[in-house]
Amino acid sequence: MELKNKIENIIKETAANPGTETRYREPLVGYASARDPIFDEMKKVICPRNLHPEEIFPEAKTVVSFFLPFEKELVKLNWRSREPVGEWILAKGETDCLIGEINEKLKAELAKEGIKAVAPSIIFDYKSKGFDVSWSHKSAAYAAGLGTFGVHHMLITRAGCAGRFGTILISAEIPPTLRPTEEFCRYKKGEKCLVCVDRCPAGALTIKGLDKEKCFRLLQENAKAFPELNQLACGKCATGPCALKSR
Ligand code: B12
Ligand code: SF4
Ligand code: SF4
Repeated sequence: MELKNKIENIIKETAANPGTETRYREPLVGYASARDPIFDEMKKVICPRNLHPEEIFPEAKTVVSFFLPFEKELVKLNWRSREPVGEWILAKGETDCLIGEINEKLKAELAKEGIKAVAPSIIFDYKSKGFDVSWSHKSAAYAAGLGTFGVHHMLITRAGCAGRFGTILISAEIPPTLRPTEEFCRYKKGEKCLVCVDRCPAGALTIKGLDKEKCFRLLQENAKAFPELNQLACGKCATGPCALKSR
């Protein structure tokens, strides 16, 4: 089987039978060359701490990015309520575990063909590093042609923005995915929207961008409201017209 198909089958089959309460629509997968100059540019755009794929895994040839889109029902549930929604908060934690599982399966299956795979480890450590991260999944997904950034700072894919991204670096070449040439955010395209700005309960979003501190504070409050879930989530901005599709 062609390598690309093998990777995509593993991701899609795992998301179709996830063993979680959260359910997913069909995942999207995109590819970028580890040598693409966009990864040098990211150091400047994101922060100097952001690592180049080859700094994480010197043999990296391809950056594989995947998106696990949440099912429509979960998005509707979070859209309907102004209060934090337990199912969404649960989905955050469950999906991160599922991404870890997918990475392990990919590593094991690719190893059978002599291909090495490394998943960038991401530690969001606000106390010592603020919002700086060593690897940005959404920026990698942008590089791998999966979407464009919305007013809400999230990446909008063809399956929308409601879901989560994973990345794995592999030692084999896969042709890169072409990046979209159009904007997926309605407002950035010149249409009326800003639903994400109106929806944000923290007043963290404006047309100028995201106040990360304000958003983070609300996520911390939500974590206190659902201590058993122990997750930072809200996602009201990810339930508007770009939640499930790009147009
Ligand atoms: C730190 C972090 C946070 C912080 C800060 C958010 C932030 N935007 O930086 C806080 C705690 C506030 C937060 C909140 C949320 N987060 Co968060 N968070 C992260 C984390 C760990 C890193 C974020 C990151 O990439 N920062 C890098 C900087 C650059 O991002 P930025 O400033 O927003 O980027 C802007 C520009 O710099 C530029 N840009 C960025 N990259 C590039 C690249 C190029 C080439 C260019 C030209 C420009 C460009 O465009 C961006 C948009 O304007 C990632 C997981 C990971 N390791 O990737 C998840 C992640 C971004 N979070 C995610 C989610 C879903 C959320 C929440 C909805 C919470 C929830 N789960 O309910 C909210 C949404 C807030 C919002 N509107 O963005 C998802 C986003 C999914 C998506 N569709 O994009 C991610 C990717 C996790 C995942 N595994 O999928 N998060
Ligand atoms: S809700 Fe509208 S303005 Fe906000 S990111 Fe989505 S399409 Fe853009
Ligand atoms: S996650 Fe919630 S608080 Fe943060 S920007 Fe989105 S709507 Fe606002």
